[in-house]
Amino acid sequence: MAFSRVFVVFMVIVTIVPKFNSAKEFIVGDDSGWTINFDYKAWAEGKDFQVGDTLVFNYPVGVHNVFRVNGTDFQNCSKPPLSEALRSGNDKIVLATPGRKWYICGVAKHCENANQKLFINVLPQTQSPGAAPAPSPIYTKFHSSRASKRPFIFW
Ligand SMILES: *[C@@H]1O[C@H](CO)[C@@H](O)[C@H](O)[C@H]1NC(C)=O
Ligand SMILES: *[C@@H]1O[C@H](CO)[C@@H](O)[C@H](O)[C@H]1NC(C)=O
Ligand SMILES: [Cu+2]
Repeated sequence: MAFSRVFVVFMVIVTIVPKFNSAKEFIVGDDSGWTINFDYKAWAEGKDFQVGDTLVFNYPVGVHNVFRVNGTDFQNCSKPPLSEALRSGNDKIVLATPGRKWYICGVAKHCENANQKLFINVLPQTQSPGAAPAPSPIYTKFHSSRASKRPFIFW
């Protein structure tokens, strides 16, 4: 009896906790990084971008850069002034607001001719398929017991 109760609580937690994951870091293009002739549309598909997550653009310095643009400039590959470019080769962008975000490379014709452009849709932090609207009491207990580094005690 005691065991099955523990098991049920465990399963509930396993089910709930991933929905309150802390912020995730997305390496754009994974091992390919930010480059030409990569399908960033396919890369972004099915990924769950949420407010608080971070995009990381990795590329050799000078070879590419990153501009945040709007939807029109994304379509046209219109580049903002170079002073607005990110160009460290390891650019981290925290997704601070929900909504659609567009990024292009402004070097040469990488955007126009080599598809170096990324579009994502950022969801509000708590929104995920089937997520509860707010942390449940079980989560709160779980969290505080972990924070105080005590073993897992639920009741
Ligand atoms: C997109 O940004 C450009 C400037 O970079 C601006 O001229 C244009 O009006 C913007 N378009 C929209 C739809 O906001
Ligand atoms: C963007 O492309 C559209 C056609 O797709 C064109 O009408 C518009 O003038 C272009 N805007 C810029 C700023 O190049
Ligand atoms: Cu480029």
